[in-house]
Amino acid sequence: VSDAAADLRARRKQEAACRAATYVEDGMVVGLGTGSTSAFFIDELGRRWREEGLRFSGIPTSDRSAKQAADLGIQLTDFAHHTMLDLAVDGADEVLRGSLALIKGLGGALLREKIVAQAARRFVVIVDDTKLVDKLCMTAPVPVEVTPFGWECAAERLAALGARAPKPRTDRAGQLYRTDGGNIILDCHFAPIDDPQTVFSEIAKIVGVIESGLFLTEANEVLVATDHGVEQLMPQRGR
Ligand code: A5P
Repeated sequence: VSDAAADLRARRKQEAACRAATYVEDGMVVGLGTGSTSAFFIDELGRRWREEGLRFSGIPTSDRSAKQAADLGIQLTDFAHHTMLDLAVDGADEVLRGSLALIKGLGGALLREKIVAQAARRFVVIVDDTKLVDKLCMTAPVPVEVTPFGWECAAERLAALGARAPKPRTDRAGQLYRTDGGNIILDCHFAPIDDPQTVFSEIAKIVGVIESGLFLTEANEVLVATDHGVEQLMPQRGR
């Protein structure tokens, strides 16, 4: 990807993020996503906190996002104080046109992201238009978080479902990647998925699987930044 294309993508992510930040109101409990798009969202909330005196509480989906928000002075809270959020905003790796089913978790935070998304009255996804796909798994694998014990068995079962030789994710230095919860991630490259619900259910049946990055029904709205500005997509269910 050229520098110019990367800059354009970053600008788009920021546009979607800034639009979502206008949804935050005083007194809300807000889920703070993880990843480069969510980082723009948190930055913009930091700006509104500082410059506009906006006051809300954030529940972060990762240690990274917690640190970013705390550094900006945003007040954080947790599920011990709130089991229901007014709003959660997060990025995605793929968004399926129509149903708005998602793949999430290339940033590794999928478990906390799904807990936060499901606890939110409204879950808004922010993406640039390169994330829209006609079938899931066209451009991104499905990340599956598993317990370190016996991951080899889970990997075999995922391979039997069609994932190409799933291996534990490693970082740039080649070290085993650990999630904030201390688990490992198997990135599952399936052929483009015709029936996400079946794949989701079959993955969930495997012992040792904690959660998959298939978010099939969580999104209430997707804000997608395009050439022509930010478009708001709502899910068409039952497709
Ligand atoms: C983090 O675990 C992910 O679910 C991210 O939301 C997703 O990977 C999108 O990341 P970017 O906003 O960096 O593209």
